[in-house]
Amino acid sequence: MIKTISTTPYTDQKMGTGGLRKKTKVMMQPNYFENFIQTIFNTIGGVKGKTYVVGGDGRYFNDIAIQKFIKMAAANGVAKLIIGQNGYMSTPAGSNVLLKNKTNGAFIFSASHNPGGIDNDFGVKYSDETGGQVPTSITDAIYKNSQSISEYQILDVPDVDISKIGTQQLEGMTIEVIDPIKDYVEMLEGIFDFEALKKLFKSGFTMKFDAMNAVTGPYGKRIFEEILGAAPGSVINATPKPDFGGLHPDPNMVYAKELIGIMYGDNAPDFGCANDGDGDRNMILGKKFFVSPSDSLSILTDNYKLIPAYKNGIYGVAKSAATSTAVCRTAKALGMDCYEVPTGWKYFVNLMDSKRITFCGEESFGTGSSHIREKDGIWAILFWLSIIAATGKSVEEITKEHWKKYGRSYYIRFDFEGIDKAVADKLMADLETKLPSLNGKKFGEYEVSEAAPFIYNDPVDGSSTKNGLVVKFADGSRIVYRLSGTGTSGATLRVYMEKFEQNHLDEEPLNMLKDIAKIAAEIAEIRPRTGKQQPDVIT
Ligand code: G16
Repeated sequence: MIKTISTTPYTDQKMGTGGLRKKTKVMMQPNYFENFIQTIFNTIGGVKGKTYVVGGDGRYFNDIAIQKFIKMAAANGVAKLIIGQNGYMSTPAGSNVLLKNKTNGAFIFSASHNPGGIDNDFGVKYSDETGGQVPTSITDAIYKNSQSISEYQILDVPDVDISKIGTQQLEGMTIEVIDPIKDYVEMLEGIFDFEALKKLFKSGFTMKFDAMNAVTGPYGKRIFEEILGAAPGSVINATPKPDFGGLHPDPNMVYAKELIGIMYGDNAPDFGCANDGDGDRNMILGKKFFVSPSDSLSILTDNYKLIPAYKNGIYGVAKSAATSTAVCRTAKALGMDCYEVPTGWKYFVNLMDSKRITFCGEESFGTGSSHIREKDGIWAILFWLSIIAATGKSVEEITKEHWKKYGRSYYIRFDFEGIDKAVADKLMADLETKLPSLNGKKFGEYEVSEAAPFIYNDPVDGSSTKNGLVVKFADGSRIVYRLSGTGTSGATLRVYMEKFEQNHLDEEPLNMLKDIAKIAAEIAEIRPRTGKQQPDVIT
């Protein structure tokens, strides 16, 4: 039975760089989640007769949210839902199922790399038929409509059993529960040479994949251990848990503690890697060696010919403005275009759809290609394993040879977390006002060559986006400032710093960037304005 429920709007349903992200308790308020879903349905002209992919990363409230979604979809006339078994589906797997089945969109319930649990975060990622998260014009329209919602439709029925693979009906809507890993593996088999990877593990190659108790544990077990033959136990933290076992599922040097301990300890395996909560981010490590995401993108680009799906050539590449310029140097040497976009994977989608780019990536541990329209953690790992299999070289050798060939962009990101939002907004606004006065100014040996907001004019749809403030120096060094779009409390100021070196290739990034870091703090008056003497997280 369809029920129409009267509701009042919540005024804070603005989607950020990765969908709508809130504290779980905020999402659990009466009608909060329902309002948001109905607002999306209303904004896109209704969902009657449409088909959607549904899943999540298994975090707290995922199960309840999916049941609410199923009942609302049926009440609003959706023709079919394709749901991951038990409600689990990684973000890249969801994009693949969407594209493969040409559905009208996908809903993935995840706050990505943010921690989970009743006291942590929950989120909704909504993609349209492109396979990617919707553009700003749509998120703005959703936000606007969320301010005036007055009712939503939902079925008054018991919960649906989504634990078994198969098809069932719910009041005229078809529900197909699928094994979310099967299609994803098939897709990857079409890109990489799985036989070469099996040989690599047969030869005694060792790895650890940290799934951070999040959605890609079972994907990792199936792909690395069962199919490719990595030793049992190669996948750690492999069981998805509603609170990620207390882990912060952000694959970086700070939060992937167990993996870092293993890779920097005695008897480290040959290769280390991790994914985030919903499986779209990745971190790559060698023995006592970390590959920065910006370098990783550049190295994958340089080695595209080693991968069967790309060996006949790729279109250009793209990076977010905050990501280092390494990939653009590589692209130039290979005769390819290199695009620079605002932070947010959605900005890559138009470039992929118009065949301008094949690979893209971001400093925030996201790398991917046009095989889907989201970043893809396991894809990046398989790409690295393929390079190792083809060259017989270690992660460290591959990276160092790359630096020798193209020079090295030393890169570091400082995060200042939990800043009062008004303070952070004022810091950015005042800094933007100040930028023109910095042009030509000298800070020790560093001379500012250009200081301006980053403005992106999309070559496909003509839209214009301003995101972050960039200070460039005469020697090619850069500082980028922006506020995070994925936090759920206060504001996080991110400061991205880069310095290019052609000769000194083996230094500590923090050491190489210490002067730039001082300049960055001085220009933006970080200490006096935020009271923070040090960043909270350095990656
Ligand atoms: C999301 C977007 C990414 C983006 C990141 C930025 O990642 O999908 O494209 O790089 O947010 O985060 P912030 O705004 O905090 O710097 P994810 O993995 O959280 O979905």
